Amino acid sequence: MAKQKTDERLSTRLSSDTLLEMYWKMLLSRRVDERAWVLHRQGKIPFHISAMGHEGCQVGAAFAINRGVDYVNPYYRDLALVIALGITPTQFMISLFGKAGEYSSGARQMPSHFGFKALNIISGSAPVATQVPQSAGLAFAIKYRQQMKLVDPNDESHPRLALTCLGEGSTSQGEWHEGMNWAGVHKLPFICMVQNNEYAISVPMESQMAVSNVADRAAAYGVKGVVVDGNDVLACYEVMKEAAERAYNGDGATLIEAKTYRITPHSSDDDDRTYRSREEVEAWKKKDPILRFQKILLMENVLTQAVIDDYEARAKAEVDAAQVEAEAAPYPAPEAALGDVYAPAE
Ligand SMILES: Cc1ncc(C[n+]2csc(CCOP(=O)(O)OP(=O)(O)O)c2C)c(N)n1
Ligand SMILES: [Mg+2]
Repeated sequence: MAKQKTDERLSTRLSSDTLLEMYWKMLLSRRVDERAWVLHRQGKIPFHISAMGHEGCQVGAAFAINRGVDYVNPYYRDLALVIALGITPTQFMISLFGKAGEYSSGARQMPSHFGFKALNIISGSAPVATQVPQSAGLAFAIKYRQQMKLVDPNDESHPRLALTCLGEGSTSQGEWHEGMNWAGVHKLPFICMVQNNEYAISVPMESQMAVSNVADRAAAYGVKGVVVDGNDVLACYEVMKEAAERAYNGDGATLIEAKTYRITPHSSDDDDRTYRSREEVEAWKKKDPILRFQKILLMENVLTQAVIDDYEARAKAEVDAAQVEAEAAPYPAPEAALGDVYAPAE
């Protein structure tokens, strides 16, 4: 049976510096995200897909693993996750504008199909859930290398787990089941975080599955299943940390279901007024993960109004600078489309 976790600040083991860094990453992601919507409505960029509302589970997840070293196979909604891993606003803006030097695919892919070799963020393709067996395969490779004594399992300079994310709707895809089964059979150092925002574009969760928790399916794969409040960054950090320890200690895979909500339409091309009420969206905006975290940090004197104002000014300056740089950057030369994506051919 999946276990419900609640927000308990004191149960985490985080320093003020770390808490502030988490807050900063959530805020920075939100401000970049908001700017992307403006740029889309101004006709400057062709497409955007948002992480707004999901920042709690994404940043909580990022901070619980060995950031930049452990493998991460993200999905298109993981802007806050990749920003927490080290993607900069400028890098993201370059991809929104499809400019030369774009980090994921040389501007060939749609934006938000994140990949960044230096941070061990593995690029995926557009069919949803295909990243799950790929990520389980990476976890298998980690375990195999450790068993063959090619890598010391305690060496933190190597990936020691693979984390992947997807939405609840995408768990209807066969690839998800195949990946989860593989992770269970081989007891892999693997974490799958399902970000359950109740909709797959316009399709509500009830039309997608006959169970109320995706994580209840964990038992069928022989992995640990956990349900967590996805708008509570600290609760998400805590369950992710436990899952990471499980992976590092050779105790197998975890399926985490983070219950959350996207407060924007599915993408810049979606009109969510056709399938959900304004009242529902407004009610979820009151549970905004950033405001909720801000309130806790103010209460605990980790954050002050002066720091909030300073962070806001810094975030605006970073986003402004990123936009200026991306707008001024050149497009890739047309013939670059014929070249290789990741490395020159031998
Ligand atoms: C195999 C496949 N089918 C359909 C699509 C089109 N598509 C892209 S995102 C999406 C919705 C996925 O919803 P969910 O998994 O709940 O994630 P969310 O966008 O809500 O975070 C669909 C149907 C796709 N990319 N791949
Ligand atoms: Mg969804």
